[in-house]
Amino acid sequence: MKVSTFRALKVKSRLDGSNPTPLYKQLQTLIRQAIESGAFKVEDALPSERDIASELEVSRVTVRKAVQGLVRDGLLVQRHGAGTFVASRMEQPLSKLTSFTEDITARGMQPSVVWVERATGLATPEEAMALNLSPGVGVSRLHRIRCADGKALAIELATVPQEFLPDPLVVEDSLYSVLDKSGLRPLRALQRLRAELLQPTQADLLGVPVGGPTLYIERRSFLPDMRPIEFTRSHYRGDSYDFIAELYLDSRD
Ligand code: 16G
Repeated sequence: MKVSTFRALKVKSRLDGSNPTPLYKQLQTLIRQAIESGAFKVEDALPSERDIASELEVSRVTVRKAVQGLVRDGLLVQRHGAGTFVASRMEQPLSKLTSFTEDITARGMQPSVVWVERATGLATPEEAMALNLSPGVGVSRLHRIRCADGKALAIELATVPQEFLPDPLVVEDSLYSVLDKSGLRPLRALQRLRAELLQPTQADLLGVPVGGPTLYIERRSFLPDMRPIEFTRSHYRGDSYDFIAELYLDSRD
């Protein structure tokens, strides 16, 4: 990334000295937005503190404070002797019901899928329980490796009742876009997260060492009429993802 990228994004004219928010915080927000919108890409090197300061006509202290905050939040990483880079960890809000394809595209990266299996079968007791089905009802299963810019980030096993997805082969990239086209986009979901250690087959699929950390996530999604439509079990690479949740004080008490 060059200082001209800051110019293209009109960062200088968006900094407002008369705003009560300190300049370094404003700059932080603008850099954060540029990362989230994909204008600053993963592994892009930030120009030097001096170059940014002179381009934006702010002090080097302002730039340093902005950068330090983003390093603390995990959006930027500093490598000794090499500079500051856009971090490759992903931040995903836990409160938005988005698809993997949407999350990765929103970060300016290219999502892709490596299929492990796409098949129909009979619901296992666990699937039947999660999807509120009678045991033995037909389901479609999508087992795949989810990648961003070619890097494997997660292994996912999605189970959808065959009633809603009779043929799993129609899903080529995005499950949610297929469901969307049939008017079956989930409206609400429940997620359960826990830390696990990668088993040999999982580590192999993700191309990381056996026994490394993984974030296991189960998502049960529901249609507007509350019928469960999806039960997905995912293993995310522990070194690549941050799931973030925004919390509010419950004002109803
Ligand atoms: C996300 C969901 C997963 C869903 C998938 C659909 C989590 C933990 N999981 O990976 O439940 O099936 O998106 O993505 O967020 P797609 O439309 O790109 O196939």
